[in-house]
Amino acid sequence: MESLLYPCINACRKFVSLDGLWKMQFDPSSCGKEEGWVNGLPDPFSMPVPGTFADLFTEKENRDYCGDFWYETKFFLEKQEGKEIYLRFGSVTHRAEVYVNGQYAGSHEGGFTPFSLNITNLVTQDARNRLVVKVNNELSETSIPCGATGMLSDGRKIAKPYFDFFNYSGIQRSVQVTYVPKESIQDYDTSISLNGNDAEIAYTVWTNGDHEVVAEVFDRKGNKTAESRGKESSFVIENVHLWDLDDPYLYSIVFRIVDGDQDIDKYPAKLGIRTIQVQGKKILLNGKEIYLKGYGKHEDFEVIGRTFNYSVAKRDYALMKWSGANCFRTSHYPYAEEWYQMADEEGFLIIDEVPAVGMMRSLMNFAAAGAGGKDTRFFIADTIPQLQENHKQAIREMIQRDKNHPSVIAFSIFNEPETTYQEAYDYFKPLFDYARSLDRQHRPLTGALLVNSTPDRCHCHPLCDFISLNRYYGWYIAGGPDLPDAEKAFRKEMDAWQKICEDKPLIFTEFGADTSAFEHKLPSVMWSQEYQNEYYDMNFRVMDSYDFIKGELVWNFADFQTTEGIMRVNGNKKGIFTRNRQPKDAAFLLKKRWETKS
Ligand code: CKU
Repeated sequence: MESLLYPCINACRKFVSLDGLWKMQFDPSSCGKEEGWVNGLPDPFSMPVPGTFADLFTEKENRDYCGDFWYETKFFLEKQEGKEIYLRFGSVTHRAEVYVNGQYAGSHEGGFTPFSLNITNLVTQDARNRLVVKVNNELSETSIPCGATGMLSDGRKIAKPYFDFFNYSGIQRSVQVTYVPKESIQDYDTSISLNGNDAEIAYTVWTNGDHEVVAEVFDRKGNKTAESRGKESSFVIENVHLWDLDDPYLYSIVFRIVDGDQDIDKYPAKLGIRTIQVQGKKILLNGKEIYLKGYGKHEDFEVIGRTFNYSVAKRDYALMKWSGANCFRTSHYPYAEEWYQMADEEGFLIIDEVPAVGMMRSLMNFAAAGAGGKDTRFFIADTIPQLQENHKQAIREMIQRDKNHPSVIAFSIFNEPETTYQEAYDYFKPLFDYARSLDRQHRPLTGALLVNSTPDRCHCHPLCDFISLNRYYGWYIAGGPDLPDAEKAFRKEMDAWQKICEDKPLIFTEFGADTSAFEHKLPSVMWSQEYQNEYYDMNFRVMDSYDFIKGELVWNFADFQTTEGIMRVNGNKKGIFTRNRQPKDAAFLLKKRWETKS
């Protein structure tokens, strides 16, 4: 098993950050390997790591670069007796091939999950080592997310995403060299059951050796609360302090591999004790019903693109909490790990989504699909088995990485695929089964359903523990003066879902209207702030009439960058906040609603 554990420093483990200014070079003709770039880049420029390269350039062809590109850095490696040495990448978008001192170290497909490569035999200790990474950001119908790669008449490749966000790429998350004992902890998981005031926590620890494992739990004051021995065992915490939205209490748990009284390895983590269940029409957190309020988001900000930044994330949590929200969906890919650590600390809920977006023929096909008539089938091509393999890997890596966060309450297995044919069910059924087999906490699974996935036509909603709808009544359907008709059509659809949802909750994972922060108009017009408010008023009026609706995540938290096109004005403007995180008028409407809505 490849360990995806977040790096830490203690008496047994160590890591050294490689973040900083690296070298980079584009390789439009893919000649780098033949020309020996693995031993050093011939004509590089400098580039921050972690970093999205696109918005750092002033030249358009550089911003929109698509194809192979290479990074290089050198690092001094301190000698460490008896340790295995790994290189850990938080993510490389969308695929990477890694070389250390000119030798191949490994590769990874998928741009939003970490990978770790054992480089012990490739490095020279007490010396400088060269790290070269070949990256590729092309999209295809087997990549997750899906898209195509076009070719301009001058021979340049161009990304053609089947999705509505900019194809930001590069080494977008942190890179570390990690030192881990030869016999080490690879991973762990837990399951939680509550019994009155007590909690029983069962755990499994995976190691690559035979020595005994000890687990110890400490409360926030540092007092030992529980202890157990064994790789698979359990312990009881009496009078447990639960993790909850208004009181996100975290215990510490420390796993140790021991040899007598010697620690062979030691891995500390946070432990938030909570349960999450779907019961009938209800979503229960710690046995109490919750209503999800919040946002679909993006990792997206001026200049830094998709690079993780603590200050931006802190501001986002501050704004989300200010507005009375309690939840967001990591649309449309797993975010940097620090987002989840912060949600654990802040008391926020996350629907964690795999990058399965664009499983339709083209970006704006959802509009065409809504109008009916177009054959939207996707899951029939001979590329599907490979896509499904990559999708499976992305699910495995997301769940392996995120399963121990109390903030993660559900996994989303898709965003708006074509679902109106049996082939879609045949494609997704094994993926849902697989996801269920991986998550010991049995979190609910869901997937966001497109406008043409209506109750009578959608084959995939039966796979979901709660149904998630992306709906745009009053925007893509019957906008502006037609808003009263949008309301009627919306109610008609919801009446049909009501029959299906006798025993299943439904939430909205998207609804929203593009709005210019500079546009005011009375009476309203589409794109004005007044219209965004009227749109939400109408949508909330409908949602409040149905008792099976258990959540509303608006689209989108903030304006975000997309590919250029006639549907977008320098990006998608459905934000409740502007791209630099200031409120539009609708932010105050949401705040008023969410501060009292439960
Ligand atoms: C959003 C049916 C709606 C699809 N949804 C996907 C999301 O990524 C887009 O940004 C629509 C939109 O159009 O604003």
